Amino acid sequence: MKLEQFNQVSIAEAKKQIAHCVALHDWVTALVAQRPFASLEALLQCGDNLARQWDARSLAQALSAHPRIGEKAQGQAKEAALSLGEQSGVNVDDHPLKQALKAGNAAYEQRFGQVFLIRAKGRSGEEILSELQRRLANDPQRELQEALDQLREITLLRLKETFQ
Ligand code: 2AL
Repeated sequence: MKLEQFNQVSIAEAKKQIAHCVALHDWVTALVAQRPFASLEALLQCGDNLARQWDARSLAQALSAHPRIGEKAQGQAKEAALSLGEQSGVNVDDHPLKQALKAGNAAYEQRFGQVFLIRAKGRSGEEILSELQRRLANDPQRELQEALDQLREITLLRLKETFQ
């Protein structure tokens, strides 16, 4: 979609155009309410500012739309396709890597009580595994911050790609 179109369509249509970026209605609604945007940079900046207000509840809610690293996405077709593309670094025929990610995901969920989230796009499977192992040693407060930062990165990447 073009930014000029996004600026002009109805509220409902504008929300539909960016709903796949993150499963947080408040963020989608607030961003649409800030239209019109003079440039893509202004839109991304606004999306980033709004995402910096997220907290533990936002993360829990948004995670419902993110499959585990190495697992196929359920749910909305568009989000499932996006996740698959983002996780191309782990869609490789590497059994030991997949086993290690599976074990790491389980250890992470045991420790932090939710799915491990990372901006997978641009990262190899090995990088993701090493980040997973590093973050397992975080204290819960630090880890919440890192996971929120990753959610913001994924969301902003999706937003940028929507208008390119
Ligand atoms: C994902 C996903 O679906 N896309 C991405 O970058 N990371 N999932 C995850 N558990 O980190």
